[in-house]
Amino acid sequence: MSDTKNLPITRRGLLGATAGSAALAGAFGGRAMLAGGAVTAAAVATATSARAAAGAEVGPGQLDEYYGFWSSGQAGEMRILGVPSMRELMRVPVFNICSATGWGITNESKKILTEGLLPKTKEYLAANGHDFPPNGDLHHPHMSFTEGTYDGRFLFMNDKANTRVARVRCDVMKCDKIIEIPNAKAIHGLRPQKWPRTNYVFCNGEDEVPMVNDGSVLDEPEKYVNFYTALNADEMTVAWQVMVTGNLDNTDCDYEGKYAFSTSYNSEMGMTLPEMTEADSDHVVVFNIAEIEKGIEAGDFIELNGVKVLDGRKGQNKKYTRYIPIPNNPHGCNMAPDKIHLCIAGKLSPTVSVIDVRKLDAVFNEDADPRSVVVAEPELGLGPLHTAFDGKGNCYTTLFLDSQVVKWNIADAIKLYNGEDADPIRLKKDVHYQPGHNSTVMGETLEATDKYYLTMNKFSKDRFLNVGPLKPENEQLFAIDGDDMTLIHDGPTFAEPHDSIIVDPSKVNPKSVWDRNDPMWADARKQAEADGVDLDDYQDTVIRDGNKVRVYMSSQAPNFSLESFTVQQGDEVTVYVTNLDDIDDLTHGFTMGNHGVAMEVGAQATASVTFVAAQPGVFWYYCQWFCHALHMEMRGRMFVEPKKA
Ligand code: CUK
Ligand code: CUA
Ligand code: CA
Repeated sequence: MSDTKNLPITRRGLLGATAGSAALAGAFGGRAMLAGGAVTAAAVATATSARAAAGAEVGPGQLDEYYGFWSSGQAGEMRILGVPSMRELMRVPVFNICSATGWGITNESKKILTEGLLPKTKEYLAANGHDFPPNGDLHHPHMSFTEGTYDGRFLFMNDKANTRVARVRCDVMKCDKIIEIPNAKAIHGLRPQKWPRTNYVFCNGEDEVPMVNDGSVLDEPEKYVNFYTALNADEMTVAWQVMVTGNLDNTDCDYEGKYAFSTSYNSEMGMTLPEMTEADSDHVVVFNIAEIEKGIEAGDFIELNGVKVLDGRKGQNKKYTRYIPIPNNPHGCNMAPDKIHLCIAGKLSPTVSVIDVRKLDAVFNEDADPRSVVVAEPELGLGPLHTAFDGKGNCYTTLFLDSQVVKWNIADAIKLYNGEDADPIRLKKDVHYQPGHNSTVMGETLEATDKYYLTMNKFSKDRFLNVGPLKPENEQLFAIDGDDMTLIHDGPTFAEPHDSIIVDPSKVNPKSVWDRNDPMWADARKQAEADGVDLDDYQDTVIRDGNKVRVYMSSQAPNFSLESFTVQQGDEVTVYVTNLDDIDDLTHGFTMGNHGVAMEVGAQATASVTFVAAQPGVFWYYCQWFCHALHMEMRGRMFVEPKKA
């Protein structure tokens, strides 16, 4: 309740104190910390019993209530967690290279990683010895929607580092498409359209660049522009782009399919920190989807690198965009499940600006004052970054600087804004430390719940055993209990999950075994047909085609169908492995010794890898997924004959 809103002793006060801290620790729930930073046994016991009391215990062998889909930031992969246990269930490589699954090594994954790159990018990657970017910065994973809720088809995610967007198929939990976005730079905020379904994926370009970035314009920021991108989600192609004023940070869209929104922390178009924080206010750009579609239809666009680009810059007075002034340097952009309220987190301002999206029509059609859409702006604490929803009219906003989460009520915030006597703040909880994103179960859908609250903290500081100068981030899960909430999990995580969604398992239904006709290995199937090899049957065929050699083998635990094959020094060798086992959880692998070659071959899957057999000699290959009591014996030899003089 509101009496908890100003805790008498702050977390920082406690950290700053050296004596007497232990005595005060009890006031901080599960976080009983001694002056030296050690967590007491009592605190551990408290968290454990809190978990039991909250009915959130997941015993050995028990399944979690919910799926969590996690980003991993600089690690470039997507992660799947179980909620509430917070057990990491799977890692799905996307923008990274994965030593276990061979993502970035197999032909199938390399195709996905390269086919969507712009020709120019391929050129400068090649100059640096890469076929595709070896890194990625994945911030925002979001599932496809049908009528305002998840439909379990795809997950979409951004790569800020290399301006890419990827799609993961939820039926197999593998990435199937990656595209680089032309014109824009540094895709950051990303959201799928919620209504009527995800036809578009909205993507923000964070960094401003010259419209034609070919070196003819360099340090002339006044000539820079920024691009908002809508992808065709089914095709994974760019549908259109809108040129805007100011950079773009986070994005979201409404539940009617009418508007999309982006926060801009740099309306100044500044290049340095002082320049970017100079103005008193920045803005939210509102995109009018129907008008944009009409503009395309009417031919009101320029074509830039094959993309239809509309001009939605400030002062154009076209119906594509409107700019709503927001206190300086906003960040999070979250649409509430009441279908009405959009919450813009202030970051440098201690406020969240609440926009009533029903009022946007008047701004577009009658030129109403853009600020007239703001219906509340509660002061919540220092450093508001992101907001999650409980489906009951309440919001949870992370306070980065205060290291707290604040729970507040939208209706009361509106009353307060209208001069009525109301206190929107319901609760403040310390989190450890400096939270960024947060999530509730199904929180960004019409089925938002008040079950669990997750906070993704940027610093762990003293929470765990010291592992050196690079510390893990820390994630905390709370069970929501009316107007209170109880910490039930506190655990480290590797660099650096930004965002996550928590999804009801009724929405997701992955296969246990691959479909033999999966498009993932369509190229391999085509090649096999041309070579007269039946990929669905036992295979032990070696085809020579000039200096290219294609080796087809199947695997059935604990055997490869080929115990050896022979090639010549300098041959380009492609090995196709088909796993004919069709049992749940029977994955084989193929690792070729000393060639940097490894890949996962799931039940009923085909995977292939190409390498040059540059050195003569005997090279062992082996199954790299423990599949059988005789797994160690599942191996074979490649004989490389010396080049004939
Ligand atoms: S951003 Cu990371 S904490 Cu990339 Cu969603 Cu706000
Ligand atoms: Cu097959 Cu291990
Ligand atoms: Ca600014």
